Amino acid sequence: MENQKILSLLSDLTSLLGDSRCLTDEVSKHHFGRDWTRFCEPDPIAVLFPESIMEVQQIIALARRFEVPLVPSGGRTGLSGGAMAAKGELVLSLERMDRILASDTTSKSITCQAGASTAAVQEAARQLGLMYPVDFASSGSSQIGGNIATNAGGIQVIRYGMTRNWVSGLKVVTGTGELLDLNRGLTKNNTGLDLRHLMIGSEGILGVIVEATLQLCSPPQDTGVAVLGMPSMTAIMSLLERVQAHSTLLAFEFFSDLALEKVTNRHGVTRPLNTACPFYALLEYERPGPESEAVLLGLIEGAIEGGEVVDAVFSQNLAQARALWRLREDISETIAEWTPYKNDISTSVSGVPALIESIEVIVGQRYPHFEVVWYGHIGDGNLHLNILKPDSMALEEFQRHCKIVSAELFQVVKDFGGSISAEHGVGLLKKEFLHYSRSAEEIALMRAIKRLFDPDLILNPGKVFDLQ
Ligand code: 2HG
Ligand code: ZN
Repeated sequence: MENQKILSLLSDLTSLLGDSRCLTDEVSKHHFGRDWTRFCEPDPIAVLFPESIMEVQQIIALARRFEVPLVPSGGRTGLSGGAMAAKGELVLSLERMDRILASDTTSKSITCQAGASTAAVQEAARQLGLMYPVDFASSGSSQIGGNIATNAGGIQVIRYGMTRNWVSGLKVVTGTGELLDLNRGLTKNNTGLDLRHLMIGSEGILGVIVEATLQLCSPPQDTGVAVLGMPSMTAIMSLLERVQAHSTLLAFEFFSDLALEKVTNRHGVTRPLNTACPFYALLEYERPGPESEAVLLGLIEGAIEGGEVVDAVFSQNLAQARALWRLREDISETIAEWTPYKNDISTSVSGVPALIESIEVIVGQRYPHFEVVWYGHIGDGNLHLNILKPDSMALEEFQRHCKIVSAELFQVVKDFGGSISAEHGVGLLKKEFLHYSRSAEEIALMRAIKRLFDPDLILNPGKVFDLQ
């Protein structure tokens, strides 16, 4: 865009928001112009901080008039580049719209602005004696609007499902500046197409989420955490079925020995078990009474005797439970220094062992010299496969190599009817591979829907799919 036009746009934005809410300094643009991905450099025109729905609408009106794209921005903890502003966009940060607006203990719901952090909503629910059950390591920084825009998953999906399950109302400003008030917190509402669900997971390409009503539930009475040393990933899956027959699981995660090694080295903590194992399973389970735990302990003891489990440690108190969780939750941040090539794939839970077998062949052949770190929410069929960049290799060369392997990997995922992005979304990083998970007809419909909600194509252009 030519300079004169940019100056005139910035002058209108500053009149609307004031200097302090329209930032153009390099530090702010760099900070707010990117998410946790590190594959390209941010380059926005300015970072905007609206404080009301009306201001969001006014910003959208200006963006349309000046034909400048907008990148809606939450806590920027995403891993697919969905919140990257690298092409002269305006970053529309929801950070100043972070209030909890209302709570309703009869309907078990909370209404908040989109910029409220996930942790703030969890805490507000706790104050009511209730629980907002979507949870993940980045809950302190991630925001509800971003969680909804990416249909965030996390560590308790096996028990509570994804963000989608908990959104009963949404206010969204579309690309034409119209405010949609979707579903209004209703439990039952069968009046045609549910546009709320179109917005959930839309990665900011259809509208800017400004408010949400979230359902809450009762927290489990008591829970325990265990880490089990496992001989293989397939052993983890057969254990899952047996454990689920006796216990209600809140989480069933796994990580490889290399993941554990990276975390224990970084944080100077000791390993949870004396014997190093190829993989570890982390279970969080409801503990309604001592008898239920005794059944689980008996089952694990039997599995140790049978060689299906190598060793196990059970938390004795909350501090130990937290320490065990950190072994899993700290992985992503710990390995970030190796600029990993991230894969976030899924299949049906029953399909996991066969999928893993096929992927291990590809990984063994194609990445023999790279460090490969496995972890994820194996209990719901979601595997995070991270390939670490060798220090000696240039980033471009590493990415070129991994992209070639991705095509092969995603073909296998497709053959299993799985997904190339189970929870991180498509954003910029996965868009060239979208066709491995969605048909040409589906993508054509998505493009048409995009044009309906955002005819001037100003909302997060270039994310999820290209328009031609
Ligand atoms: C997790 O499960 C997050 O820890 C991040 O989804 C996954 O870093 C990753 O690949
Ligand atoms: Zn995850």
